[in-house]
Amino acid sequence: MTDFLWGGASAANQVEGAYLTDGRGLSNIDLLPHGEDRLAIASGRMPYQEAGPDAFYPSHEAIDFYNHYKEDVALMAELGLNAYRFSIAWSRIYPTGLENEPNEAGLAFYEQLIDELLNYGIEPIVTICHFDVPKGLMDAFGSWRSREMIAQYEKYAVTLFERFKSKVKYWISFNEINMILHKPFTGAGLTIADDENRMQVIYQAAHYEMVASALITKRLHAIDPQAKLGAMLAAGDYYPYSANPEDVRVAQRANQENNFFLDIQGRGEYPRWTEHYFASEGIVLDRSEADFNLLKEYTCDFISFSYYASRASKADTTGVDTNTGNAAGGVVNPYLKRSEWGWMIDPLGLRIVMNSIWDRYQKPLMLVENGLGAKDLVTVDGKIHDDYRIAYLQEHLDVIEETMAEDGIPLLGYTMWSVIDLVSSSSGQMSKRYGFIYVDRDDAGQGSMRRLKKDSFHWFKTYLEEKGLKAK
Ligand code: BGP
Repeated sequence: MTDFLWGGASAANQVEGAYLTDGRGLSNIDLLPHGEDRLAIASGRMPYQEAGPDAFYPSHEAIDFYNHYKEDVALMAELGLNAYRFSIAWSRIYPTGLENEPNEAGLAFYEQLIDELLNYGIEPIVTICHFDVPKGLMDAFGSWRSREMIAQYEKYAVTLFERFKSKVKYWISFNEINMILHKPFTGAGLTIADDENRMQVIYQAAHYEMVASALITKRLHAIDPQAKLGAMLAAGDYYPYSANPEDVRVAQRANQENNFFLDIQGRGEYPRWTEHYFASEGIVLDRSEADFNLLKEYTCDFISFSYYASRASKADTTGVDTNTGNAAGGVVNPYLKRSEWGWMIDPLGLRIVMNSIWDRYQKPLMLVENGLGAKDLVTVDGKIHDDYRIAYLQEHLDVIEETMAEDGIPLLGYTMWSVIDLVSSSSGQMSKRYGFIYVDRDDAGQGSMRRLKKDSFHWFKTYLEEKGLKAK
């Protein structure tokens, strides 16, 4: 059990800040402002603007991890973690994406971070692309609309593999690859005009991403045979709202759409339903024989996933609350509690989804995001009593234990979202806090950036000690 990876997670664009430091170029998320346009741009329905002085872009400074990483890694070590999942900012390595040579300052930053982690016995789990596309590639190719992106991504990933081989064992190709269905700009840097066939653009981009993922799996295995490449899905089963077959069918359909990505990345084949669906929607994809061979031969080594909650589907949504707060859609499940942001809370759903994924793919699993976004209050003596977060995590950890022990499902690790407070992906808020570690910064970008340990920090440290799971 001590080989189990106990960690925290984050993403470059949500923690690093320093968005133009040491040669870094602009990326898609740098163009997402805080405020009312954020969702429209994120969903690819509104063109992004050049980052201007009138709007506030929370990722530009984020929590300044770029300059605080030593302090933050020391806190992770104090917490007792033996793993940290983070992402690399593509535009730190290739500022526009198009350069022939990588930016040494960017590589050096991640090398220092990785070495710092390894010194503490903390295993780095690296997401190659977490909602991250250099703006240069969006301008040149319309991002993942173009097959050209496969070669650009391969160049970037191989640069990382060559530099960090033997130091990084676990790589994840695309964070929540299925986010492209819901927020194609966030997920893949896509903006889609109203008169375009939206799903054509999305499925084409998804195809190129999955081919790119298979290709880098091949490259990784050749460069570092010990290393593993994981797919990553925003997971959570769609439950039928009722036993009415109409509801069961829409839930089944939603699950099929969600499983589309793992079917290809985990089993190497397009699911059959896509044939009729693509034809009926006028979707014609550029897919070659070579693509199909690559997808078949280089399926992922493990399946990583985020789990916040299950979803529910209903055929007739008249009069039903559809405001789930989450990009995955569906309707409000009346049996579940909800977070302050309206997200469902369903610990048992974690056992259900782990079984669903395992039954379908039989690949080792890794839970790389799970946590509660909530408002935290700092007391006058600098304490944060986040018992709601402790309750959420405890319930989910209990379910994981049961699922592993009673269902025999192999789970490689658990990295809680997020080890430290960071900018919310969907809302751009700091006040939607997830961390064990509090960061003094508010929604308007004010604050000292001081780090404070929440009650959940002390609780999780004790949890790991009691379980004998402390970093080796
Ligand atoms: C996932 C993303 C993360 C993270 C998390 C919480 O979709 O992979 O980047 O942000 O959700 O979501 P939010 O920040 O919107 O509350």
